[in-house]
Amino acid sequence: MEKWYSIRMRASEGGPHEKGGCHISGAERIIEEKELEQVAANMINRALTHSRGEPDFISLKVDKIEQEAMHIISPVQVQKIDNKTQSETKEVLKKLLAPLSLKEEVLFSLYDWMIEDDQTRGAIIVDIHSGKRIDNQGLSGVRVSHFDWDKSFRKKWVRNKNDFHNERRLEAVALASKVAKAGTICELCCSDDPEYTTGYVTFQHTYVQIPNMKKKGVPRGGRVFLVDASTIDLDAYMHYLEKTPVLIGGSK
Ligand code: WAQ
Ligand code: MG
Repeated sequence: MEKWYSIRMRASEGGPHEKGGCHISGAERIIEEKELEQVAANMINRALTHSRGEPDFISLKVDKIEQEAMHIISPVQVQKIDNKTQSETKEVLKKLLAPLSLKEEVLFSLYDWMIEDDQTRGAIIVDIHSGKRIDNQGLSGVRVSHFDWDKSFRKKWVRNKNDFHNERRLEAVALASKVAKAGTICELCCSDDPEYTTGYVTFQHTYVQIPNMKKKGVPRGGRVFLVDASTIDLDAYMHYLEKTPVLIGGSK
């Protein structure tokens, strides 16, 4: 029987995040014991070579996961839409998300917030009806944690998807799958990496890549999870996102 570990890295400049340091890089994996050393080294390398700057704080955490605690879920479907310039992004989002009961002014203000956010370390949770933030997590936001692909499932999954051989994208699909499974109606995401301008939205169990989510060269970005505040159990929802170990695909 395999022994699973959660491994998490976060790096910042100007001290730790909680002491006001500026976020540089973060990563999450669930791996077997024999991979721990290699993955730890890769994560430290990733922190030290990030385009957002040079960290002076790196935290690496490793926790063993009890086999019975592991949840296995399916990945979301993936799609890509055309979006030629950033000036059209809002309208593209509006059309795409028309099936949801989301007011235009709420969508647009969340979009404006997301592409300019340079403070929140995780995601914000917003009620889809009122457009108000409901998580009370301040600048730390909600960090989705304890998720990864099952390695052999991932190998098969990427086989017929030419566009999905990049680590960042695969990590985003895994995170989005856990977020969708938690009961999120819609996730909006824009990277905070200055060179990475493709973002995504996930709704109705589909991850839709959106080129030109923001302008190139901007070191800001964020994530928004839209939920129905009248039906969701917020504590259970956040607990699942932060703590429940989830593998995408595969079997126990
Ligand atoms: N949990 C919650 N929020 C997070 C997490 C997390 N584990 N990691 C990052 N965030 C928030 C945080 O506010 C960041 O500023 C923001 O999301 C963006 O994070 O298919 O790279 O890691 O090509 O920069 C999308 C890929 C990549 C699209 C997204 O996000 C595609 C990306 P980043
Ligand atoms: Mg980033």
